[in-house]
Amino acid sequence: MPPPDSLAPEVVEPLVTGRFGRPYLYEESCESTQQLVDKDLDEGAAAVCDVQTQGRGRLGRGWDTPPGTAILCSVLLKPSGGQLEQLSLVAGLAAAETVERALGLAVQLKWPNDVMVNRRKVAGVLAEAANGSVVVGIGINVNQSREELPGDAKVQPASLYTTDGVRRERAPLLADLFASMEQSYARWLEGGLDALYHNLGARDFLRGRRVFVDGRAGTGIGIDRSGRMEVELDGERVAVESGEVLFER
Ligand code: BT5
Repeated sequence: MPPPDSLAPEVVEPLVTGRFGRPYLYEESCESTQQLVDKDLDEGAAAVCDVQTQGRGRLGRGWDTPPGTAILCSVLLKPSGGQLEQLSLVAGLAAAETVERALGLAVQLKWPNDVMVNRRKVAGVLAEAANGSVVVGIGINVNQSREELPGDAKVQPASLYTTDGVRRERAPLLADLFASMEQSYARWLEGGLDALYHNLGARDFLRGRRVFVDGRAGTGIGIDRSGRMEVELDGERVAVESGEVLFER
């Protein structure tokens, strides 16, 4: 019998309803699930582990979670076209919807990739493209206690547990994430970001907030139709294509 709250294949595979999460590659420990995904596999192949020894964030940063507390997964996408940089938002939206269903609370997306609850980050997305494939990594903080979350993060971290005091089994959440990603991705393939625009706009964390871009202060206007972050800096409308938009805590 697997231990409770296991992400072993015999626990997760029966919960997988669609194409995403098949095949399901699981290791107890790995450097990063981003490296576990073999690009020759079919679209939807997913790699999951319980602990990463070199978990990766964006821009060379790290992603740290104690063993067995979080969802750490990477999914292989093979889009035939489209603006690949939008996939981080597509996956972020899917993760936000999964977290929203679990918590029953409003969840927001901080452009380009942070899933936010009560102004704290509960999940992050890292999309890496190579040769037409995109490996989308998602980390969701599930059962960490406050002390188990990073103390030095620029965006204050949270877990589902620190948000509502409920410890959760991760397998059903992971299966929900696969289904949610499959659905968002299918809509994006068909209709581009426009097809998800309403859902994105409704969760746009930076809209109307005081923000900082490259040391300049301004106001977040919103995610635009191509997935850039529009901000107003000193009366000037600027579309940020990549990188970071900081906000006032
Ligand atoms: C992200 O980067 O938010 C992307 C995180 C992606 C993680 C997944 S896990 C599965 C897959 N395999 C990987 O190796 N990665 C992906 P970024 O926006 O750069 O945020 C990183 C920053 O968040 C760090 O510099 C820390 O300050 C902070 N951080 C680290 N661990 C965190 C955590 N568990 N929760 C919240 N913040 C964290």
